[in-house]
Amino acid sequence: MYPIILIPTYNESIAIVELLNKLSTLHNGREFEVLILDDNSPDGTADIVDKLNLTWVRVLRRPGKAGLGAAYRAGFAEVIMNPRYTHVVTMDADGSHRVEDLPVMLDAEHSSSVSITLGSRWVPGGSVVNWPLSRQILSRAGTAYARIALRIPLHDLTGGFRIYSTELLRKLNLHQMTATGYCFQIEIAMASDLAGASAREVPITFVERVNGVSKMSRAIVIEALWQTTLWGLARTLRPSADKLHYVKSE
Ligand SMILES: Nc1nc2c(ncn2[C@@H]2O[C@H](COP(=O)(O)OP(=O)(O)O)[C@@H](O)[C@H]2O)c(=O)[nH]1
Ligand SMILES: [Mg+2]
Repeated sequence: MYPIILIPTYNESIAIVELLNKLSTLHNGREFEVLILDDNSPDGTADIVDKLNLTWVRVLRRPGKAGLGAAYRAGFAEVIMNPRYTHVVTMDADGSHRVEDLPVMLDAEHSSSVSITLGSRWVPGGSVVNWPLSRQILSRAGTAYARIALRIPLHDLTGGFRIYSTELLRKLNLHQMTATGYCFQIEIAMASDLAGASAREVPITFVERVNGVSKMSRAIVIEALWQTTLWGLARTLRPSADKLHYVKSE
């Protein structure tokens, strides 16, 4: 029994090879598998990964670019019923989430087997390297807004470096989640909170990518703002309906 790491990719042919090289070193001392969630990247990311021929890495090939939220939902559905996996790790392909930070996150203690560990840039010890000021402000403001609107006492709600216990993911109505873009991170953090998950934040160093380009867009920011406002209203006006929506009944 061991974790599986899900890595969403869209045109990450150079970065993913570097990341898998670093994960190979970690794999010498720890057992885990990797599932790449590729949206038919035109640069051939999926084929490049397959050619590496690593026994512990496979690719979920999706038909086309459908957003980060959709890729994660498909990835979770693929792995959570497999009894081999104790935890599901999510990390970006572009090197922004450092393999060095992963062991500390994997070893975080939890009071319950229904748990979420968040890699956080915005707690003491956390940091960002080479990230433009505009992105830092967007990330901090996005987290602050979600924290207040949804009343979730965590400090990095938009980051994608996380570990969910499989037991937590099995409790969630993943098909009820609607966020397509990066605000999926906020939606699943909220659902985890509603499911009563034990949450831990581990400080991470987020390093701006050196290969490839960001897929962040204005549409993604607008979706996040709009969705967070709607979720905030729903939590205030219909708190119990909200739990029924996101968490399976026992
Ligand atoms: N499968 C899939 N992956 C995506 C999509 N959009 C972004 N990604 C991946 O999600 C991760 C984070 O995206 P990135 O562009 O680095 O966002 P940024 O770090 O916020 O600028 C990267 O590994 C991307 O390749 C998408 O629509 N589908
Ligand atoms: Mg990135």
